[in-house]
Amino acid sequence: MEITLTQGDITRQRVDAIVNAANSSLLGGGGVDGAIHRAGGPEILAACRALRAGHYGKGLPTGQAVATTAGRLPARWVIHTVGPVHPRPEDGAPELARRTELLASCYRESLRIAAELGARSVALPAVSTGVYGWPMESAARTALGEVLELERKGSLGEALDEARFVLFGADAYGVFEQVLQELSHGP
Ligand code: AR6
Repeated sequence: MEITLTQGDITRQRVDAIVNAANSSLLGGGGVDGAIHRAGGPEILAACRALRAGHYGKGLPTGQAVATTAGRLPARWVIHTVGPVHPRPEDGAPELARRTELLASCYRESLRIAAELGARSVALPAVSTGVYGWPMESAARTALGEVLELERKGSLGEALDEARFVLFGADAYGVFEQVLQELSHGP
């Protein structure tokens, strides 16, 4: 599997699955979530409502992921995941560690589901770095660290060819590029 980075709008990516930085209600919001529902049309929201009426009556827990149709998007599936809100300094180090693990879990679960569905290419946003306030560099370390680790352990089998991080803006792209370089080849 290749880990690639691109700058742009995730709704324009021609991939098998697009990951959405959703919230636990699964009923839409701003940021990537709003863009995905706008571009994908009402079919995605209808599928999310069906999930809420069924297995996810209490909402999708943080760190987990679930797939729906991609509606009109140029992809087959949207995989909704719920990132953690970045903790406040006064929440302390153990809470930061707990939420960092939840952020890693978003990527692990999203890619596990993508592989299970038979997706070969997946586009991923920088989960939690918008409304949920996670600093970009820390988010990049967790996101890229987790995906590199999954690849190294062979956890995703042969299923996926490409995990494409889609960064919104040059700053986010630059941070991911530097962290990827560092994690794959050393500083
Ligand atoms: N394509 C790629 N990345 C994008 C796009 C796009 N079209 N639009 C924004 N980003 P956010 P969160 C970037 O706030 O922090 C929603 O209301 C953005 O610049 O979308 O996980 C949900 O419903 C940022 O770097 O997600 C939840 O309530 C990153 O995507 C809440 O926000 C994530 O920002 C989730 O917050």
